[in-house]
Amino acid sequence: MLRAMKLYVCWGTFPAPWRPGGHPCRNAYEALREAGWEPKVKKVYGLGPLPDFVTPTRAEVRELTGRNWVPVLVTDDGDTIVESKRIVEWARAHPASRKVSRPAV
Ligand SMILES: N[C@@H](CCC(=O)N[C@@H](CS)C(=O)NCC(=O)O)C(=O)O
Repeated sequence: MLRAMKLYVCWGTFPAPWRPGGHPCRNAYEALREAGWEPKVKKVYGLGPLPDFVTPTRAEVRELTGRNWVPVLVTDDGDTIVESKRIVEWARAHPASRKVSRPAV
């Protein structure tokens, strides 16, 4: 089954130059784009330390990972990857162009 890649982010993929290492959600998103992917971006809003009942928009993230943190990638193969650095590594190791697409019949 063909699935769409999904990237869960906080409030967006904007730059955060004040943050050492940059904005993790943006880093993950940019790495995927550079690798040729067009992930569906899902903003979960809220804030990690808030109690779960205040952040219902993060319920999917909690179900997938057991925690509130983003970014979280669900690949088109259905694998879940947490931590922006691991998402960046995954993107570099899996360029979209290398994905073999079946010819139309
Ligand atoms: N070490 C994590 C840090 C991720 C991180 O700081 N994420 C921010 C959003 S960009 C976050 O979730 N902050 C708390 C929150 O919004 O829940 C990573 O690199 O993925």
